[in-house]
Amino acid sequence: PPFHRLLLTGAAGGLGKVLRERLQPLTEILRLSDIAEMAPAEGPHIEVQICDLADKQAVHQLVEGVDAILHFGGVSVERPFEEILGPNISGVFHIYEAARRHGVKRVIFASSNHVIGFHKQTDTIDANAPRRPDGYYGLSKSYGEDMASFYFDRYGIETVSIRIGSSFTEPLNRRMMSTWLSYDDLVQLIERGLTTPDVGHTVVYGASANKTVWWDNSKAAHLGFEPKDTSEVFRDKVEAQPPVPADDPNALYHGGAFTAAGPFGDD
Ligand code: NAI
Ligand code: 15L
Repeated sequence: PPFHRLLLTGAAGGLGKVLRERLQPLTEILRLSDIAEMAPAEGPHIEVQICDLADKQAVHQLVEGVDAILHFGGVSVERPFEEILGPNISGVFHIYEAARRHGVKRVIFASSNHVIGFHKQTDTIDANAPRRPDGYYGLSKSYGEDMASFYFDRYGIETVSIRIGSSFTEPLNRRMMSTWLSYDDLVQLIERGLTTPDVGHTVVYGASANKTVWWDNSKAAHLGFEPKDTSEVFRDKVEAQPPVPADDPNALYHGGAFTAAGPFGDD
């Protein structure tokens, strides 16, 4: 395998469970971490370490001895700012600072389409489009991308930030016909992100070869990402759902319903 030891954060999550299986061919040892319990290691090629990303010392221990980090841990939906702060904002700082201290040179950051969620679905954007975060969650991913950019410019630690669309077994609604990213295409993107030389800080949109996509990956052409799957095979099933009104956020914005979440109250 190309790597000796890879670290995956968020390993107990939806994508983490998929990646636990799918990353093994890339690495002799896969270190899995989450704040939540995970299945125990099934052999010496798996390491399981519980860690709260908000705990700096714990993250520093976690990162010791790894060749690259796949940072998928944190709050993955819109929540009050105070719930996002520790896992996502302090968490991403701890990951990069630990990478610097331990000489890790490559990070794959699970960013999100919610960094650009307030762009209109009538507009196609590339990686240089202004960010339009659609909530505290999207803001935390935008901050993570800035952290990646800073740690490259200052310390030469390279990152591929994947602005993941909707990565599930299949698209769950009409919006996801555009944003869906199959697990196979996600794995290809991670593999390209880990092995392409000289990525600096590259931002790439994570979507499959869907019929309608709002994202132009020409700025990440050096990754050679060629999605193989398409949401088209699920069209009949998705279109059996009731139609979405034209003024519904799910029909207006890249970020869909996330653009209409909150407010969360005044306390
Ligand atoms: P998920 O919510 O299923 O998994 C996230 C994991 O992070 C959970 O297992 C959770 O326990 C862990 N976590 C939360 N707070 C933590 C903390 N303080 N310390 C350590 N671990 C903590 O989300 P999913 O769908 O697996 O997504 C994985 C990553 O990809 C997330 O960063 C998410 O923001 C990102 N992403 C996922 C998309 C998708 O379509 N699945 C779309 C865009 C981004
Ligand atoms: C995300 O960032 C979330 O983590 C995921 O649960 C989905 O909601 C996805 O975006 C999406 O936009 O569909």
